[in-house]
Amino acid sequence: MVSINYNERIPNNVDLTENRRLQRALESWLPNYLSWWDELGPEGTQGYDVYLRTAVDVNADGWANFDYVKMPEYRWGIFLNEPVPDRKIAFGDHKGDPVWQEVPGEYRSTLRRLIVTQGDTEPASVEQQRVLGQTAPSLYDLRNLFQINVEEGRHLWAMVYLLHAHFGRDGREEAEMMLERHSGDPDKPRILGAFNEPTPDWLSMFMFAFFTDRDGKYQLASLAESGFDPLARTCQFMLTEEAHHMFVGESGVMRIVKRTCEVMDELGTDDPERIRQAGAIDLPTMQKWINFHYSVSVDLFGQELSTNAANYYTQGLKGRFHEEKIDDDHRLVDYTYPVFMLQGDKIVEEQHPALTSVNEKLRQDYIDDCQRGVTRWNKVIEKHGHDLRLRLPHRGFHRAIGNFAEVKVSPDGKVISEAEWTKNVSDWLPTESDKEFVKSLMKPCYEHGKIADWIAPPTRGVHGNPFEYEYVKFN
Ligand code: BYC
Repeated sequence: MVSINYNERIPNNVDLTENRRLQRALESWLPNYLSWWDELGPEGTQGYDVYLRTAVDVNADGWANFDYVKMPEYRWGIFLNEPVPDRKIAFGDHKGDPVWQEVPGEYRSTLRRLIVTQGDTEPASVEQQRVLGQTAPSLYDLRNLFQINVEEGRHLWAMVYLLHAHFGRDGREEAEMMLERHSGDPDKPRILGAFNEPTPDWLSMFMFAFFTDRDGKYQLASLAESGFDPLARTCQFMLTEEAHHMFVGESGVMRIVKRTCEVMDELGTDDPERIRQAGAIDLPTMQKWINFHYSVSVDLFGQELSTNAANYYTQGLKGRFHEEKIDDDHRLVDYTYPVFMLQGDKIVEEQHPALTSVNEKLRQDYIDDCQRGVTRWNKVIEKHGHDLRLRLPHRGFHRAIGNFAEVKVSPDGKVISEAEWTKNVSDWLPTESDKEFVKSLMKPCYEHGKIADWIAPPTRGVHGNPFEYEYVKFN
């Protein structure tokens, strides 16, 4: 058997060569990972040469190397940001103590659970996007999809590294399980709801990258505050890659909005039927996609009042977004936070202990960030002189987790009856016929410099190359 030099296969800054035990663990996991990629990664793409960014180091020179790569040969590396000397825990009961380089025994199972939940989302998203390579609107978009896919794969490696390096046999078992649960599998689904939803078309893809990857940003940023330093440092590095995924989402939706506005201008109408007949996606349809992807992503922040979240915080395992920039005592014992609660058939804001409201605070940060993106999309519509505005539905709309899971809430935030919901839901969420329509537009457009009719080209290409560049070679 030809032996593989795993140190070369796995670029890393964790001294893999010095740690034989860890190296062996990763050696035995890698072939399983590659079979998973083959079976559930981007379909039918094994031979493609893709112009990809690969991280070979964490410094400015190393983390963005561009070259043509066949995806199964992508060098999935293990990178942690450099340690901050004398870093101290910034919050909770251990505030001011030195950060932990090893897992504290009493927090072992909690930390493992957090790492597993985070890790599980990464391969899930690759599975969800598996078939999109067959219908990309341009080579540029196809390349961006694959970039996201390989980086989500690397993010799985990041979590699997932590499990292997710090959680012994349990960690190895959890690493195997990451490849056994599958998105949408009725018997072994992925852990969190949004990661079991299909991403069947490119409108969904861009919405997912905008809304669901943005949950990733906020969750990773909270874990980047962790007192468990290896987790903090790995999440800090993941965030640098995550930024591109959100760019793909925001600019993707923006380009669809732009194209739709151009078509509305050309036709002199905003009649959705006529826009559709002209092969573009009308704004009310986009609104339904926003309503869906936003609401399933808002669920990812967990219950509004959560003792789990309070414990993660008190124990110094998971902080708040930009913890150290917040002006309070970072223990939160005497603080309150406004939380939206259900009182009969009314939604009211109540003050609750800040500790149990940590999920809700993170959700609020996320909502504010989403709103900024939606405002930028609306600027395009405004510039074209059209009246319609896209908007985020109320946070209680279409929820499956938390205070609003048991009731029906309209996009404008009214608690409504089942009958009223049933009467209106087809105006609020994508219907089968909406999905069929969007699907009908999904035709691959792989000629250099060409783009599908329903989306505008990007303003710039990748890494200084023009939009016309041959980002993917099919061989
Ligand atoms: N679906 O006390 P609660 C990303 C469960 S995305 C299903 O609120 P907690 C990415 C919960 O497990 C970022 N179940 O829970 C994006 C708990 O179960 P038990 C992923 C859910 O722990 C795009 C029960 O309900 N990272 O990186 O405070 C592409 C009670 O709830 C859900 C993380 O999520 C749900 N949505 O909050 C690629 C960070 N929500 O104990 C990648 C790690 C809650 O009753 N995870 N439950 O059995 C966490 O911090 C927390 O687990 C959560 C949940 C914030 C998700």
